[in-house]
Order: sequence, then C-alpha cells, then structure tokens
Amino acid sequence: MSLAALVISGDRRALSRAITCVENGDPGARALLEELYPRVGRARRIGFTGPPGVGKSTLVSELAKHWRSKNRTVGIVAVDPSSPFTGGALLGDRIRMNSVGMDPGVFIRSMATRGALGGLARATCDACDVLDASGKDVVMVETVGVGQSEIEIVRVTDTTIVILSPESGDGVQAMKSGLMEIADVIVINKADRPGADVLETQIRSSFELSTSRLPPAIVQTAAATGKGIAETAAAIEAHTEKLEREGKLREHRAARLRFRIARLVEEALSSRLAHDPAAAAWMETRIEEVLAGRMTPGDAAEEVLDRLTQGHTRRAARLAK
Ligand SMILES: Nc1nc2c(ncn2[C@@H]2O[C@H](COP(=O)(O)OP(=O)(O)OP(=O)(O)O)[C@@H](O)[C@H]2O)c(=O)[nH]1
Ligand SMILES: [Mg+2]
Repeated sequence: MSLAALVISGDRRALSRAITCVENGDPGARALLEELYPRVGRARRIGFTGPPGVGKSTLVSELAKHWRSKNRTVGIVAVDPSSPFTGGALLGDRIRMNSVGMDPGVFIRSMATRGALGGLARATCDACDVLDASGKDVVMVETVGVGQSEIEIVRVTDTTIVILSPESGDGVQAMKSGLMEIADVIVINKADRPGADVLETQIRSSFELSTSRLPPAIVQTAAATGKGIAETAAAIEAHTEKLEREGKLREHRAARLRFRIARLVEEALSSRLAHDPAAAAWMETRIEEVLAGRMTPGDAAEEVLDRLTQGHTRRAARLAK
C-alpha cells in the first residue's frame, strides 16, 4: 500500500510520516499530496490565534473533547512561530497532558519554526491537507498571534478564532495589531479572572467605532474549568453554517487558495533563483546594467523572471524527451 493509501485508511503512523514528509518538503511530498488531494476538503478547519499564554492550547483541547463527545474525529496542528524547535514540541506536550492525546480519535502534531515563516505557513497548510485527507472531521490550528506573519498562518482555515484574556492589556494590543479584523469569533478566556466584562465592552465599542464591520460573536470562557466550551463550539458552527447558507464557503476557500498559490509561486521563484547558478550569474550582469544607469530595477526583475520561467520550460521539455 502507498503512504497515501495508508493515510486514507486511518493508519496513525502513516499519518505521522506523511506530515513529516510534507513538513520537510521531501522529494515524495508532491506526489503524496497529489494522491491525497481528491480526499481534501471535507474537514472543518478552524484557526486559533491570540497572544502568548491566553489559553489557546487549553481551549483547543477542551474543544477537541467536546467534538469527540459528538463522535467527530479531530486533528490538531500546534504552531509556534516565535520559538525554534522546543516551542512547537512543548505546545503539543501541553495538549497531550490534557489527556485528549491518548484518544485515538485525536491526532496532535506540533510544528516549530523551520527557516522562513513563509515555509512554516506552507507546512501548516500541507499538514492540514494531510489531516483532512485522513478523514478528520475537524482540523484545528493553534498559533501564537502577535504579528501579521503569524496571522497568515491561521488564514488557511474556514473560521478564525481570536482568543484574548482580561490580563495584560491583551485587548488594546489586539486592536492595534490587526488581530480583530480577522476574527470570526472572539473568545475572552480566563473569564474567571476579573476584567472579562470590561474587555468585552471595550471590544464591542471598538467595533462600533469602526464602520468597517459588525462585531463577530463574542464568547466568554474559562477553558481551564470547561466553562463556555459548548457555547464556543456553537459559535464556530454558527459561523460555518452561515458561510454555507450564504454559499460563501467555496468563495472563502477560493480566496484562501488564491493567497496560498500566490505564495507558492513566490517561493518557487526564489528557490529557482537560489538553485540556478546560470540565472544568478545572469542576474549579476543585470545588476551591472542597473548600476550603470542603463536599466531600471523593475526591468531587470522582469528579465530575470523571463529567464527563470523560460529556463524552466526548456528543462521541462528536455526532461519530457
Ligand atoms: N485562570 C485561568 N487560567 C487558565 C484558563 N485557561 C488556561 N489557563 C492557564 O493559562 C496558562 C496558559 O495556558 P495555555 O493553554 O498553555 O495557553 P496558550 O495560549 O496555549 O499559551 P502559548 O501557546 O504558550 O501561547 C496555563 O497555566 C493554563 O492552565 C482559564 O480559563 N482561567
Ligand atoms: Mg499553546
């Protein structure tokens, strides 16, 4: 049986190997994804982001329990873009300690930073595809959201949950960082601590002041005690049902794909430039031209682009022979 067939059959070790394969961009990754792709698109994908320590992992594992109690299988990708290696592993461990990791209906995978953040976003997308193809009903992605590039990682999902807590001025920070704009549901976690109502009022009034959009659903939770979990799940389901009812789920996914494919094109070009000594040498000659004032950087870029794509087409033609 091929690795893809094993993944589809629900083999956990195969699933783990397949995610490693796409995460590392191994030579077989492309063929693997091609074989899996007819199965992709059934899972509900939900992204969770928010400042460090607000309770994202706790909420995600409580939601996993909730969906398991409804007999739905769950995949979790825990991403920590800010800390290399151990960060990602720790996130997974924390969830695992919460016992959902022992359930065969839950598959948890941690991802740490490898190279550029763009690479991490790609690896996360691919890992979600693999989990989706493996038949998981719900795929959750957790990432610390502090900046625009981290926010990109959750943009691979159908529904985005922004989690805040009454502590440490999260609300003000989130408004500034653009985190609110991507929220389909806002969760105020640690509602057992003082200040949750104040934060909710702050958030509501900030949406009233901005004419751009209506406030999304806001739910207060105390994930550590399981309070508000069912309400959060209901708000998430209401959002996806609304997308479906309005026929927007497809449009929403198309928009995500547009962004994802554009990123892949950029990455492919940079990688081709890095691995094509002739093109790189030729670029040096264009730089000389620009320095001598005979060409603009924009024209040079266009010529490099032509050269890279032509070179590739020629190589493809040669390989096809
Ligand atoms: N008081 C209180 N503490 C909570 C609640 N939810 C989580 N915590 C605690 O907050 C701490 C951080 O929780 P995590 O779930 O690891 O938070 P996180 O957002 O995933 O953290 P990072 O992934 O490191 O950014 C842990 O000690 C939790 O036990 C809650 O509802 N109330
Ligand atoms: Mg976490």
